[in-house]
Amino acid sequence: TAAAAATTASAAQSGKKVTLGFAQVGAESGWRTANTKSIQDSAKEAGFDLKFSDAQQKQENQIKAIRTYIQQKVDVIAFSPVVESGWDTVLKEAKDAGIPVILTDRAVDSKDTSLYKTFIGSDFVEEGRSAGKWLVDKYKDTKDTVNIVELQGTTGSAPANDRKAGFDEIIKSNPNLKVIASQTGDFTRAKGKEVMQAFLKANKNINVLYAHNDDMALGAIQAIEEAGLKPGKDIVIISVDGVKDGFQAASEGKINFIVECNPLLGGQLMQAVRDVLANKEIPKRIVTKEGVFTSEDAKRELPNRQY
Ligand code: GZL
Repeated sequence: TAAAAATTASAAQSGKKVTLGFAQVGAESGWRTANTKSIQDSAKEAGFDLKFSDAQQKQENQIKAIRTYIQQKVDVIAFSPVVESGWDTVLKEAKDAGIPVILTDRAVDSKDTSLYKTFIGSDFVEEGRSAGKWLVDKYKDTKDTVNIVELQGTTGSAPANDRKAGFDEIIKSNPNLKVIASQTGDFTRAKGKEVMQAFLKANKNINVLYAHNDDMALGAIQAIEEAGLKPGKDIVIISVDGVKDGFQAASEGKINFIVECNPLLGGQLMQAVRDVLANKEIPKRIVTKEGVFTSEDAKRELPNRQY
């Protein structure tokens, strides 16, 4: 676009490439791997100099990385906040240093929205509602109690808070749908398997698993099979993300419903960087587009999945 050319031209004039400092959450899931690749590929395509850090899912590491970018006087800082709270101090430091900040993927709960230019990411509450709606529809004629266990994402993270909120909001319309256990699996396969093993030990009759991401669902599937049960049949499984391994399990009928969460935010982020540097007005909220898929849909869609 003209703005893109103008920004890159002005950077070229000053002989300086646009420098973007990105503080990533970690490498905890297939979704995160795809998200990182999208950011790195898009930065290269945009001709930006990308400084990238992996916080191993620790907030103090993300804060350290942001402080380093401030010292390095990068043009723009972007990050995916591992949890919602505790960002105001470091975001004020970036603002005082005159460095614009863009949020991607996850939100912060800062009251002062002048601390960031925009938030590019999914509507996690809507993702939770989609999961709930499919379940309410599936059990609309059931008179029996339906026992649900829930593998939550990282404690305190926007996706964990909001996917739970959206799901709970919808399933309360049917009192037979009962969440009998809900615990964090920290978005990883290992933890998802461990917590599902504990759920299976403590609860004799589990009908449904709602997992906040595919990686935890895939770990739980291992635990369910090791317990001699059939995932997708003895225990109905709903998951969120839609990474290739999730689609593979869904196409085999081991996951019954997948709510997509699009990790490919790199292009939108680079455009927002250009617009911010060109002092263009940009929306405070940019919502990413995504769909929902049954096992049948997954079988058809699997060949088209990019990540
Ligand atoms: C959602 C993202 C979540 C994914 C998980 O946008 O923050 O973090 O759902 C990832 O797979 O770990």
